[in-house]
Amino acid sequence: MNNNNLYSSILEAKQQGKKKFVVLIDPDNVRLGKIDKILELSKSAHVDYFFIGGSLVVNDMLDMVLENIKKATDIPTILFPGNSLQLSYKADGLLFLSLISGRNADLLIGKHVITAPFLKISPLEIMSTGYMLVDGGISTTVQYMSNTTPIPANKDDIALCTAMAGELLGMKMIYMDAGSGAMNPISTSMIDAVSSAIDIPLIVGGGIRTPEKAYENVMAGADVIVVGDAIEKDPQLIMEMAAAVHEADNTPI
Ligand code: 1GP
Repeated sequence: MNNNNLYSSILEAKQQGKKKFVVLIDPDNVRLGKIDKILELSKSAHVDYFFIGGSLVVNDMLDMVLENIKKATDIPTILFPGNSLQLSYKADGLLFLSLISGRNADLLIGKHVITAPFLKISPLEIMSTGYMLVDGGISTTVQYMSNTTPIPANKDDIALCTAMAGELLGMKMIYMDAGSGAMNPISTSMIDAVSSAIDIPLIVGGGIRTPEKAYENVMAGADVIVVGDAIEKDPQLIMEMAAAVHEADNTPI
């Protein structure tokens, strides 16, 4: 039986104007020396969640990474799977992603049909999430792997209508992503347009490299900020990024 503590905490935070900061860990890119540093810093910085996943995950590090996190911290772990093989009961929850910006039926519903029986009996908290890929200025792995066209970066209206459709279809969250390592992160104008149009939590990630950009994004209406690439390169950024996101908690928008 799945509980829904994770989603309740994200929703409650949104209702109270509190912002969440997520560190994305891609098991393919984990260097054993670095993960310990990332975990230690995440604990001191009060990181809210870890997302675990990548487009490939070609090695057998998934379970090991999850075990290491559990040993080192109480920060909840949420799978952010790039494909249906990236499942582990060692995590706390899973983003059940439907790629609503694309027109690839397999990623809209096909893979979900295959994984549903496993997820239904799993102990993971399953959170239905409308995943929207937005053009980040370079071709990203997720774009190539999903064989979909991202939403053009300047088409706020398309993003807004896509997110609305996701909400009306009953999805619990919207994740707007420019893709890992994007050259251009999602604009504040798109974040503002989308967040004003939906009532469910809005997750934003892809190419966020500075605390200033993270802060701007939450002020524009993002509820959850995800950073992976920049932190892999410089784990010390966790402290400033988390502080910037949480600073917005008490700032009137
Ligand atoms: C990617 O949104 C995440 O799916 C995070 O992106 O790795 O560029 O921070 P970065």
